[in-house]
Amino acid sequence: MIDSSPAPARSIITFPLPREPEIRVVPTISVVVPTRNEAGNIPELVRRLEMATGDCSLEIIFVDDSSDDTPKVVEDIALHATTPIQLRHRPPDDRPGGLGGAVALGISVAQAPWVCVMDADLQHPPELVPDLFRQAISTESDVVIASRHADHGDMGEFSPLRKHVSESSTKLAQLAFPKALDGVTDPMSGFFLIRRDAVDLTTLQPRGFKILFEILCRTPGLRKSEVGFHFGERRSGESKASVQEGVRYLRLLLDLRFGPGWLSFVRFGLVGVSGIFINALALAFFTEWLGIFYMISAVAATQVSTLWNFALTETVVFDTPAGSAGRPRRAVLFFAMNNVALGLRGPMLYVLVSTLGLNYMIANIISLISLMVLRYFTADRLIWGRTPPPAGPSMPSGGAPPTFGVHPLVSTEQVH
Ligand SMILES: Nc1nc2c(ncn2[C@@H]2O[C@H](COP(=O)(O)OP(=O)(O)OP(=O)(O)O)[C@@H](O)[C@H]2O)c(=O)[nH]1
Ligand SMILES: [Mg+2]
Repeated sequence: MIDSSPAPARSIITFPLPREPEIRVVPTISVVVPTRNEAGNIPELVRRLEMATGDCSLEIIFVDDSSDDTPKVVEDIALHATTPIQLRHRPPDDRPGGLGGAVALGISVAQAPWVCVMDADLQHPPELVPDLFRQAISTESDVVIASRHADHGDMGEFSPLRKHVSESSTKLAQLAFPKALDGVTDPMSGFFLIRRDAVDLTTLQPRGFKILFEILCRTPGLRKSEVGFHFGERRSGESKASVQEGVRYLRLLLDLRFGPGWLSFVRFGLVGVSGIFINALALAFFTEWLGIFYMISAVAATQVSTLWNFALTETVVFDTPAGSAGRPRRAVLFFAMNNVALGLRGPMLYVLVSTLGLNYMIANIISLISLMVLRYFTADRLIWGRTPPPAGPSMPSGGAPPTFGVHPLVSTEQVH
């Protein structure tokens, strides 16, 4: 067998394929199988794949994050299999992206023009691989999804709770991305066939189980179709699905929808809410206790809450340089921004109180909230200077395959 892929990333152990055939045949389909402790499933998986795809030339790529003897089992099988088998074992301290990162790595080293991604535990029937391929050719699709929700598909023995979670995450994804997921009934599927050149790996920041969902969202213009299938039972070993994967999915969805800054925005909003409270207290103090006219009190209250907000924004909202570098400059800009905002809030406050008759405390809160988004973008872009760094996988020197990890997010424009 041949390993003609580029040199591996420094941290990835590549086992050379054991046999060297005379003629190098480019396979038609590279089957990428992410594995974590699946030793008991590998022989049956390879046997059934070989049986099912007899007349189609195949290679199988295991991208392994196991702590059991899965790599050893793969090596042994590779000695006897008629199909070329690659094993990419990732060491414990370098497994960026979890399952999704493993799949992306597998696609990046695939030699065939078509890549089929499937689980190792035989819940995805290997017998379906030729059907996916036929469907891709006959419908001229870039990606064919093996769907549990399409005609002839079902979720098998999922517990009611898991069914519910799976269906809710699918609905949420479809609501958030109606265009990208148009016609897709199962964007959460881990079983799909994709034209290798249709996916631009540099746009991905894989994270956990939902790599297909990310590919669909980040790849405009993909031609998609589906084939229904019965989701089988895990043959051996343990499930790696977890609540943590659910949380990872939600973060991925939010990142894809709102871009990288959504978490900072939420934090900024929470700090802002605490600042509104401080502002209201200060406003009441200046107006009620000191008897100052409320428009003047609002100016003084803004300085108090700005100081409060600056201290919190600096420490919990944005990444700030080590030490206090640049802090005076940021403080000046932050005060300037809030006072300019006050210039906008002032007339608003006056109109709300004297024309609409609102209580000045309520009017103050409305004016603060209405400028929150504007203040966030000014703080984010101009004061703390959080411009998104370039996207794309890191490419180690020497032409090694990319490692997929937590990269700066691409801009939302790339999500359709
Ligand atoms: N390389 C790699 N593979 C993983 C990782 N987590 C899971 N896998 C593999 O991804 C596939 C799907 O994982 P499963 O545990 O079967 O997840 P699931 O099918 O959603 O859950 P079950 O229905 O309970 O089996 C299997 O082949 C796993 O071995 C990981 O962190 N790294
Ligand atoms: Mg499984």
